[in-house]
Amino acid sequence: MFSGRQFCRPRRRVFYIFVFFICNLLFVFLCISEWGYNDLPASELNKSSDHHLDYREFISHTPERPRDLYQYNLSLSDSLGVVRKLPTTRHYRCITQPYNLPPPFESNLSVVISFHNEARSMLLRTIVSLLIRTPEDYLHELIILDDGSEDVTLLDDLKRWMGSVFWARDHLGLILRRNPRRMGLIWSRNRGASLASGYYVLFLDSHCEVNEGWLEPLLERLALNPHLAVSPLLDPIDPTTLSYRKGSELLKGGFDWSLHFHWLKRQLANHEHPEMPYQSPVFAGGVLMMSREWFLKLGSFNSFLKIWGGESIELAIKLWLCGGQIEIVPCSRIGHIFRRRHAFDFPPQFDQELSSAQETYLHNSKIIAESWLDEYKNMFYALRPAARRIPLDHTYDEMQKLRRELQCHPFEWYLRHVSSELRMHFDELSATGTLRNEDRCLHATQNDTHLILANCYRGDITQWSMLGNSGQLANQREYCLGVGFRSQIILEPCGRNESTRKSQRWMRLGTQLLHAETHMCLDNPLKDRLEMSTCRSNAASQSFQFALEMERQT
Ligand code: UD2
Ligand code: MN
Repeated sequence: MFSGRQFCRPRRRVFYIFVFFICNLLFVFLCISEWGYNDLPASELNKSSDHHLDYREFISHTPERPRDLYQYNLSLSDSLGVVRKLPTTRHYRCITQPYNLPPPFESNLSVVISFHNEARSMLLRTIVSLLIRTPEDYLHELIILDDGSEDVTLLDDLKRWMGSVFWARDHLGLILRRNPRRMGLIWSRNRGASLASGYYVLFLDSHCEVNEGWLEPLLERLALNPHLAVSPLLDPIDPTTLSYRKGSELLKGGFDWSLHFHWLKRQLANHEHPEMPYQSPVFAGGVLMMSREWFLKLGSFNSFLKIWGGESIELAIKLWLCGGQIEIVPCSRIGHIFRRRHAFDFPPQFDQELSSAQETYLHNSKIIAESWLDEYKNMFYALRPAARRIPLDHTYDEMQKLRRELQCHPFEWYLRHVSSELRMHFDELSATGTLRNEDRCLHATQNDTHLILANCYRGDITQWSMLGNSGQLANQREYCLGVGFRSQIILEPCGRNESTRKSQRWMRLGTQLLHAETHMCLDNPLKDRLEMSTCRSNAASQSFQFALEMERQT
């Protein structure tokens, strides 16, 4: 008779042979995929020739600049080489699923990259990752616009370098232009699109790395609907370590009533997989792709917007309102360096209460509000009162004409059908904006530790939101006004449960703010110090006006 041990031995041996075999297979597979990677045109990339520039030489021409000019790690970028292997961040099902692609002659692509003061190695990695990871048949042309960068020989050098490496790509159009004077990203992208001749146009920042298989999932979606515009899912690249991470599929793009971009969380519907394309109120930032004809028909990016900011929000609003749709497609991945600060200057400001970057953004937002928000622009002005003081040098006739021609919906439609988040915020508000007592406004200091009465016109003056249901009075960082021990007025994180909410509940009594729990009123008896006191009707020191009070029908 066999003992149990003896009986198991031959089985174990088979098991070891099996494991050995699998390991070998794995090893061979890894070798092949590495070899495949090196076998891409990348193997050509560092070749030099006598009259062309080699990669090292190309980046060595980077002019001396302050270390923080680019707002990312320049020496690391220079040392990474012209292309690197990126982690696979898309879902595994994206790799195995077949894509239904239209033929290249009716769906080829023009890529527009505008840059201002981008490091040579970074720009090159953007371009090369695109060239080697895009099916050749579909890539019609590359349009690169140097928006008045200080490195004046960059474009010429780039042309020489590209000539040496991509000379065999005779189908690829290459358009290189330089604005002698900086015109801004929005003007430059429009110029790029007007030069383009591909069926689709993609706008790309100049510090991106496109990942494997990025184009096919976008093409498949666009082929289904000529009025669709898509964003890939952006994977964040860390500006210090340049490490490439996975972006989340559970975020979509949105904006608030100040017209600032925000990521919004989304819920998966029943049976919805995270890698499926999903609709979004605005693009995932400024990296977007759509039919060139449709883009031009929509009037391109609004050409009145200056330099930087707001153009993709404007395009998103007009797209939705005028018969289009926006989707984010998680199977398509593009890495982008999210810098912590701007890497460039803005034109000098007129309003000393604002920084030049704030003023440019506010200028652009004002145009969006005036062009598209209809009566809801009052929400924007309530939250951004400084926008009223910004002069605009044009009228909105053009935009109204476009709205009529394309039979665009009113903004109300966007609230109803596209951005329930924006509508909810509107619906739950009973008042919003600055909170004024005589000529001073209630202001929370930057770290939310102090409440003061400050000049209403300062650029960062606190905007308050009074919520109809809970009676909470919150600032934009979600700190709420409450009353604590000995009737002290405090700022604390807005409470989510009933008991914390109770001490943060306020009611409107004419223009007075009555604290529900203590039955006392907010008061400013000494002109510069807030306190709680017995309510006195008609007391000027207890009269607080919001920039915008909603009139709700009850
Ligand atoms: C976000 C968007 C960007 C654009 C911008 C608002 C992403 C990934 N990026 O920018 O696409 O929508 O918001 O306008 O969502 N540039 C010029 N000329 C200038 C200034 C900038 O060509 O005067 C270039 C710059 O080199 C870069 C691109 O424009 O390639 C976008 O600028 P950014 O990267 O500083 O802005 P970012 O990523 O905050
Ligand atoms: Mn960027």
